[in-house]
Parts: sequence; C-alpha cells; structure tokens
Amino acid sequence: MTDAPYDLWYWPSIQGRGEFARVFMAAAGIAWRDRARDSDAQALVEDMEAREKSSEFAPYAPPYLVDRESDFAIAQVAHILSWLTDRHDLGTGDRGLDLHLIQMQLTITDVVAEVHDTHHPIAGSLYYDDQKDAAAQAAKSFREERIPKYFDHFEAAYSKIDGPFVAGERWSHVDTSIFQLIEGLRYAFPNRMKSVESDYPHLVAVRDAVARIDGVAAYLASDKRLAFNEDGIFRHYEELDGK
Ligand SMILES: N[C@@H](CCC(=O)N[C@@H](CS)C(=O)NCC(=O)O)C(=O)O
Repeated sequence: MTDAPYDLWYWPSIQGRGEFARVFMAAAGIAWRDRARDSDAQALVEDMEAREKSSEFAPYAPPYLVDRESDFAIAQVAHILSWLTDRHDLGTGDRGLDLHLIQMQLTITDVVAEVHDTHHPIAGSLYYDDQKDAAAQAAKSFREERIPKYFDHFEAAYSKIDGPFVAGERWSHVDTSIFQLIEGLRYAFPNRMKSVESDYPHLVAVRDAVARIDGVAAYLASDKRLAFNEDGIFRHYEELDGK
C-alpha cells in the first residue's frame, strides 16, 4: 500500500464521516493510506495545524484527502467524493446528472449531521450523558419524521430508474454513501430500521448491490473496516431507538 496515491486523514478509532470516503475508494479500487490510524490522533492534529499555517485553504475539520504527489488537500465528504469522481473518470459523462448526484450527496451530508445531532443535540463539546433529555427528543423526531422524509426522497430517485444504481448501470458516490448511511442507521436505530425498511425496497437493493461490488466486499471483510462504536457518528443507544 506504500504506492497509494492518497492520504486520508480522519480520527483513527471510528468509521465516522471518513467512512464515506473509504467505501467509495474501496469500490473504485483506489488505494489510500489512513494516516492517523497508521500513527495516532495527535498526528492528525499536527497535520491540520501545519496546513493551517501553510495554506489559506486548510481543512476546517477531518476527513480530508491529500494527493500525495502534490500535497493538494480537499475536505468535506461530498467534495472529496466529487473530486475523486472527476479525477478517476467515474462520472456519468452527463454534466447535469453529475451535478444532481452531488446534490443528492449533499443531502446525505445533511442526514449525517442530523444523525450526529440525535446524540449531541445541544453541543458537540458536551458528553452524551449531559444532554440525554434533549437527545431523546431529537432522536424521536429524527426516527419518526426525518428518516421517512429523507428516505421517501431518496427512494423516489431510485424508483425512477431500472436500478439498482441511481445513475443507471454504473455505481456512483451516491450509491456508496446510501450503503454507508443504511449500515449506520441499522446500527444506530435497529428497531426503527426494521419497521421502516420494507417501505424502501430500492434503498435496500442498492445497499445490497454496493456490498457486492468486489472492492467493497473485500474492504468490508478486511480489518480496515472498523466496527461501529459509541464514539462515532452512528451510535447505538437503546433509549434513542424507540420500540
Ligand atoms: N461537513 C463536513 C463535516 C466534518 C466534521 O464535522 N468533522 C468532524 C469529525 S466527524 C470534526 O472533526 N469536527 C470538528 C469541529 O467541527 O470542530 C464533512 O462532511 O466532512
């Protein structure tokens, strides 16, 4: 893996937002080094500080991806995925369609932020235990209103094509991110997902199709795929899942 063209920088002990980039790169057969996992979180902090000093366009927060040859760095999950799509000629060839895929990817970013806010509705700097009551309220609304609203939206897009992928025959960054979103929600809200999934056959189908992509299947079976845990974005707290 030393000839990997990219360095991914992200917090080392969680899947988190970095995982959306990992699953995409695994699907595309793009090799990367996971720098903070190869060393530690302090190395990530130091790398961010160095970039802050040397560039006006330093990442605000991880994940960010660095082209090793030029040291060019890009942050923001949706932007990383669209950058990689362009660089590796993985787009659809239709500019309008590619822009709509980015639009969907940004909506996935919104869902992920709301998932984060189910366990940290007041402040990211406070412990979950310090905001449990607000979290219960946020999670109830997320489970009951937001999951169906977002899923209806995504399902509608997938139901307009033959599938399983949203842009037609070839998978895109939207498909790999829907996979990761469903995996994360199944982990965080297993009861809720069990009761809603049958309403969203296309989303389940694309989740399954992405899991079968050779590079993704190999990645998921490898020790590079960390388990979900309660430090990440998708956390399982029984009390937030409802019945
Ligand atoms: N919208 C950004 C969010 C990045 C982000 O919030 N990263 C988190 C870790 S998952 C972080 O380190 N945040 C620090 C902060 O916001 O101060 C993305 O999609 O990449």
